[in-house]
Amino acid sequence: MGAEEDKNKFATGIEIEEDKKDSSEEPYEFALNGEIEEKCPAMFTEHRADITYGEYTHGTYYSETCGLERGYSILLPADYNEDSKYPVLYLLHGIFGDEYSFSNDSGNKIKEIVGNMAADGIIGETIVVCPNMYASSDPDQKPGFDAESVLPYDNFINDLVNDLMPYIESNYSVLTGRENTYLAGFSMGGRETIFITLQRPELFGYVCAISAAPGIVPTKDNFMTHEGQLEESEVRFAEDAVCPDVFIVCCGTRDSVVGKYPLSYHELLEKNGAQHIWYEIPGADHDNTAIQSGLYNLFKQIANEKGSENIR
Ligand code: FER
Repeated sequence: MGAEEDKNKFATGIEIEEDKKDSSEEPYEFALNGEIEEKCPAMFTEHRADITYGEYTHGTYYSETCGLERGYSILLPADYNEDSKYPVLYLLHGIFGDEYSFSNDSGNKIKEIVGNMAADGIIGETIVVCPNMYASSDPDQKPGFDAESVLPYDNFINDLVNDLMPYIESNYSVLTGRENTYLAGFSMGGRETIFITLQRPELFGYVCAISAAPGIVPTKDNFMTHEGQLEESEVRFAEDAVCPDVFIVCCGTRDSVVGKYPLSYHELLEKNGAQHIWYEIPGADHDNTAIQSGLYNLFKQIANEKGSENIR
């Protein structure tokens, strides 16, 4: 495996064989309730012949934050039309990734999960926006495992809130407000998801941080020393904050990249009284099984909180 290929693994997850399906499973039936399910059921990851799934397209917006034109991928529902308005999920990739990380990896089954859950009437048709999370004003700057190279990821909060979200809201037919604005991310994207949520909880009603990378608080792992975006005592919502209705933090039990860091975030959030849901995905590594589980449970929680009357 070449170095480039090696790096790509970080962005969207290590590839795994389709070998983890349990053939001894009872027939599965979906029930809408508030319970977390460890794995995304196969009925939502499968490609169904009778469904037309949305396709990713690519666009650009001008980022005042970076002083640059920047790219995003967007997954619109197959029947997207301007007469309807749709909720939006902002989905953040891992380190070394870009706006193509999710759209180029058909193994994550994001199109299928969103399309199947909408087709089954569990969630409303939903737009997924995949930004480029490396918010640098230097087009030649490259990510890496050192303090300076990581800074643009921490700057993404500004690009997202001040540039990308306003752009999406004025150029697509979207529902706005926290109830209709979701945030999720994997690994480095999971770390920024937690950071952004703690900083701007009023903007996102439903949040899921999957396999979040270290560095929110000071630490040293196998890759680098992290100065920390926050002090441990700051890993909380402000006293008077409007908090997300759902804030999931999850990780595979066999994550070979971020290990116990997600668990440590859970423990910090709990210690500091920040309401969230924590769960582990049995057997999952730093991989698409974890991504699928997190996104599935996020949508299930959204469905459970909103109720079917909200589905057009
Ligand atoms: C680190 C360990 C993991 C880190 C980032 C990651 C910036 C991210 C991994 C990924 O996005 O897959 O120490 O520091």
